[in-house]
Amino acid sequence: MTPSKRVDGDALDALIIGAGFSGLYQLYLLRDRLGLKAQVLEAADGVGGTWYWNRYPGARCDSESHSYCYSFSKELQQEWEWTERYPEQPEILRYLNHVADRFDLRRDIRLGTRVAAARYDEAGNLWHVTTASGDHLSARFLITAVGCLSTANVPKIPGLESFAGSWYHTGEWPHEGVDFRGKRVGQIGTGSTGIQAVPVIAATAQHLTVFQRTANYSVPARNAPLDAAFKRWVKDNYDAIRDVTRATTNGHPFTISDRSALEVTPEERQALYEQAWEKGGLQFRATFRDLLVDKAANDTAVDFLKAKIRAIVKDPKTAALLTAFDHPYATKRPPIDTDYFETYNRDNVTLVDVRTAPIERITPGGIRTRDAEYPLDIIVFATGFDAMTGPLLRMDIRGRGGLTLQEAWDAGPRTYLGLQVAGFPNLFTVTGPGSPSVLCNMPVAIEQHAEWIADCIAHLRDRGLQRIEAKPEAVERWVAQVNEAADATLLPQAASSWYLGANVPGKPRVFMPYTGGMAHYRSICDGVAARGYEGFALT
Ligand code: N01
Repeated sequence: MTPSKRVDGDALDALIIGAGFSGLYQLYLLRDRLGLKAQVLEAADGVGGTWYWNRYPGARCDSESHSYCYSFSKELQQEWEWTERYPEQPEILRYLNHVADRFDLRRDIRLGTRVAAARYDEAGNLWHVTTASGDHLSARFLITAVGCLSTANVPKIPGLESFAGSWYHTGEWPHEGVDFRGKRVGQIGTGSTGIQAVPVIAATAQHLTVFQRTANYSVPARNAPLDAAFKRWVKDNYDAIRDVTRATTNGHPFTISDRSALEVTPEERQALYEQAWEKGGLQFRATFRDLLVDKAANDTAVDFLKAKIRAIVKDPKTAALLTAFDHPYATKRPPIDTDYFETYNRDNVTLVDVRTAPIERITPGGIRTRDAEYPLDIIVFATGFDAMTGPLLRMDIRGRGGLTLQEAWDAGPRTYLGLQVAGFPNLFTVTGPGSPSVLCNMPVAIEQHAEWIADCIAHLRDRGLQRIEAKPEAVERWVAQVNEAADATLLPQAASSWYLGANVPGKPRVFMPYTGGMAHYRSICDGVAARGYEGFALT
């Protein structure tokens, strides 16, 4: 073992892992609001997290720009100008770089520094962190701000190493981009990422072959440049917009209808779906209140979407494959798109069903399924992530008595509020499993967690306390609540969903995010804090 170098002689108050939306704000709160000595360690060579890595063609946020940003600074809100309804990756990355500069965060961010291990030293009540290059740092509090979708999942398909062309995972896209001109491209995966990438790749590739395992729903995003009147309206109404995002289930700037899909006439229902389709975006699933809890209600959305796709896609066989859904609408994260289904009408695009004829291997010349071989120059893996637990478990995190996080989560993640793990004192997990996180517009979930953590640390400091740790019985109760909340919805019915860990072979099947809604979750967390951090041991 290489002896580790101690970089800072003195322990810090807090170490934060990750410089994306979460880590930047957490640093600001701890350093600038609480006056703590805090530092961020970031594996990438720049800030931005998800938006640093995900540079694939068509990468854009599915949340609307005026809600996909921080709310903590009114000045920042007024200064920053979004250009499109849904911000594109480079624009979000510019925004996060602006935030890092505007709040002078960079001086406490160490880039190019991947955390390899973290060990809790009980006697000293310190976290000792080792980086991949062997540096060593210590801190009282360790806060993971590593994102939920930051560990690329490249399926282990035999023969990949023999492929003579180039291959890329969307979440680790080359900064210089990829030139698809004159190339035969194969894309595996039709999740939110794949659905964004297909139309853009098809626009320049010689031929694009899309390998679909599970048919996916999508609704038009209706992206467009923002006009001056809308930008003005947003700036004049930010307080009201934030009130809505904090009061709704998903943290988006729209409310979910209180109508049932089953209590209106078929004509009214059709008209309401048509309106929602024309409006576009994630708001489609808010057309009726019961789409995610009542299968019969959900079926009405499925029928509507199937009819729309069949009307767009000219080849009936392709349309049939694209509508062969195996799960209720929005029980996997619903994508939104720009001309996704329309792209299958192009002569240079082919859809291949790898559900009935699975991929058998990658050959030097392309992809071989059970039925055929597809010659390719480039393979794009839009195959998602080892979600939520992946980014945490790839670090060797050890708590009290050397207990590894891997051991503690052997049967799936177990947290209290998604914020702490029993046996891991003073470790906080921003948007950890068991919190609404990925079911919510992320900046809303992130701000709530970062603020709760900062308030908690201030509470400890003000009372001369050194340590906070989730009690095992509180974890037990919370895990039961997370399961109950999931079972009250249709979400667990999507058998191959990454919410369940089902996309990664061997991963425990546990429904990871909390489905009880962001607003309700916020009130639970506030209540816990108000009752003196109920369920936590403070010493
Ligand atoms: O990943 P996914 P994603 N053989 O896991 C297929 C967020 N996001 O990167 O469904 C063949 O959803 C897999 O098939 P199946 C958002 O939260 C946000 O698209 O498992 N196919 C599926 O089609 C989203 O949900 C935004 O049968 C294989 C696809 O690959 C999350 O990121 C934009 C396969 C993976 O879909 C993840 O989305 C994009 C195999 N061996 C994403 N392995 C914005 O808001 C996997 N697949 C900007």
